[in-house]
Amino acid sequence: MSKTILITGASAGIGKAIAYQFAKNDWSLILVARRLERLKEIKDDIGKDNIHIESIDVRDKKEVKEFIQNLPNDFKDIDVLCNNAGLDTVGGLIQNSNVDDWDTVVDVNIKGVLYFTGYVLPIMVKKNSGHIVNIGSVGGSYPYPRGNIYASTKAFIKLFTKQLKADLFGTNIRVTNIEPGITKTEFSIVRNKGDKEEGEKFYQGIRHLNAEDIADAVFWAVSRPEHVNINSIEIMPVDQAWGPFNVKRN
Ligand code: NDP
Ligand code: 8X3
Repeated sequence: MSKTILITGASAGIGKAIAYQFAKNDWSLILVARRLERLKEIKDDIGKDNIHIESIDVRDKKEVKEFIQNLPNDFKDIDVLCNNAGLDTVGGLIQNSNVDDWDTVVDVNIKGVLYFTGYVLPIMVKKNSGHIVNIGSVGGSYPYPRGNIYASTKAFIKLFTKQLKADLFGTNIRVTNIEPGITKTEFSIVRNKGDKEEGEKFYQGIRHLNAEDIADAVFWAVSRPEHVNINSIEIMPVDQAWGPFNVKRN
């Protein structure tokens, strides 16, 4: 019987690439995101029966709980949970931003991950196996201007992943945090409040990562032998690095 992966935020970008990568390797897929039409297109394009899709807002605890607890029999036995759904709607300097956007970013990037983890973990604990793969960010390790709330949520995810490992010690459940740098997806369009032209400018003139590069890393981490836990993978394009400290001089 094929193994099953649940991917949040599977309607676009990295989550969509992870779906194709695992489908190619004959896994059963549970794909969730808000845009059901997009998920239908992906399911039709992959063209296999072992794909279950559902429109879920990861911020809705009740919706997440009921979804996990009422999965069809063929999809109940989740082997891998990939907490991928995430966004940045702040996009600018914190002093110019809107506190409502802070809520959105915290609710999706932190609470969404907690809800899925919380309701999927009992399934994994019961069978004493499973793998939780979180999609963090290089922003979780290094501060950069305009990273503010978004990067801080990814710092939470970085530590939360390790905290999971600390508590799950003694079980066979594995945990991994994948930490990408600039990857061409719809992320920058969302960060620019839906302005496609502005969003795409961010990726121009650099050899950015592609969603498939991150999907490869996820699949690699998951397909290591069972005694191997990949704690984290940090991936940047060659064309991205750190800058000097900003120093204000009089
Ligand atoms: P995209 O914008 O292309 O995809 C984001 C996905 O998250 C979409 O499928 C979207 O689906 C889903 N999503 C957003 N909000 C919700 C919600 N409330 N409920 C359910 N699903 C939601 O961006 P990426 O593919 O780049 O982002 C994927 C992950 O990668 C994120 O966690 C991001 O932080 C991380 N990342 C991205 C980097 C990059 O440079 N692109 C770098 C480092 C990390 P829908 O709108 O249909 O709900
Ligand atoms: C986003 C990382 O480098 O594009 O998670 O700001 S970066």
